[in-house]
Amino acid sequence: MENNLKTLKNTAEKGIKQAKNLKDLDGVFRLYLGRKGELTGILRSLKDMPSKERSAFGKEANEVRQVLQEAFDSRQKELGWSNETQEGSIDVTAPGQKIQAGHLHPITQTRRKVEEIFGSMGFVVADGPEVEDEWHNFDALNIPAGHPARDLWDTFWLKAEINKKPLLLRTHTSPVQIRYMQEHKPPIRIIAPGRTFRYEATDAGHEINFYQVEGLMIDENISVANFKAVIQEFFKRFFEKDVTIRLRPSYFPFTEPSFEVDISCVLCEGKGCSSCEHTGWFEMLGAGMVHPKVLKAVGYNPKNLRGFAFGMGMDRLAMMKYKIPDVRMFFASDLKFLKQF
Ligand code: FA5
Repeated sequence: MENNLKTLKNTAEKGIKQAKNLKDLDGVFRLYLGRKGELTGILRSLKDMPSKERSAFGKEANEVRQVLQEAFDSRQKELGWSNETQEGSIDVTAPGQKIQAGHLHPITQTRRKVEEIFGSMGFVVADGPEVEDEWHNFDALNIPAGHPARDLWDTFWLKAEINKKPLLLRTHTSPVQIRYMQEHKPPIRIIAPGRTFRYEATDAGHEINFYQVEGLMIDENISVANFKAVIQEFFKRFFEKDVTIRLRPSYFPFTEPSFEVDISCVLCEGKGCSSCEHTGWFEMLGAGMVHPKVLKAVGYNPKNLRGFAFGMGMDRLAMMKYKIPDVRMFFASDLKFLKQF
């Protein structure tokens, strides 16, 4: 009997060693240790043995079983076995693995909200290139070369040219007004959200790469009152509460009259903080009635048409909405910051 056990152990060990893959190994396992395996049969028959022999033989048989099981386990590992490689061996009771899903950047969320609100007021979304030519960014907007207003928009000029005219990274979304009017007849009611660039020093309210949303409404009888009503309604719906705004006289070559629109600073509730330069007011947009020279530049008759235009800082909208004290935080790629939205 003991000799049988030794022979069984040797043959089984040899079989385990010689198994070339997991399938072979499984065959060897079934032969000796499986439910109908040889050693399993021997262990099962222990109960029929006289008790005198049973304890010594049983001990030995169990030792053989343990040795074979260990040899089997280690060969299994050598052959590359793992839970994952076992077809159909998914543990359905194991807790699921959370899929890491990203989410929209706060500026994108802001843009979508802006589009939704203006869309509901009948404004269509228009688009234009981020790399602009000088004519659309300046000349058509009544800012010819040498005009001092060009200094207001410190510009990234590119080495590339188109038709011998220099190209630049657009300093505002206003060129989209021109492009849209060139291709469409009035009445016009558009917004144009997009990325803009300025070569300027950064601070809590200024970035070199920021986002604006342009607005343009052209028809026969448009007045500043229409602009005020639209912008007030927009702020109310964007901030989900009444927001105090003020219009300050300003100057833009492409609008007359021109003004800047501030809202009461949401961050300090109008008391004054570093974000609003301690004034209690936060500048959100430039606006005005479209200058007749602009209407002429796109081939419209300024005698019959009037309209308002505005350019609003989208990063600044997001700052006020989410109470962010510094515009530079949006693009600092700090996940701890971004995951909050
Ligand atoms: C303009 O860019 C004009 N094109 C706006 C306009 C359009 C006036 C149509 C009249 C008619 P301004 O440079 O003021 O204007 O910028 C408009 C808004 O963009 C500002 O009120 C501010 O909210 C935002 N903005 C301007 N510069 C920066 C900057 N560096 N970083 C972040 N936001 C800025």
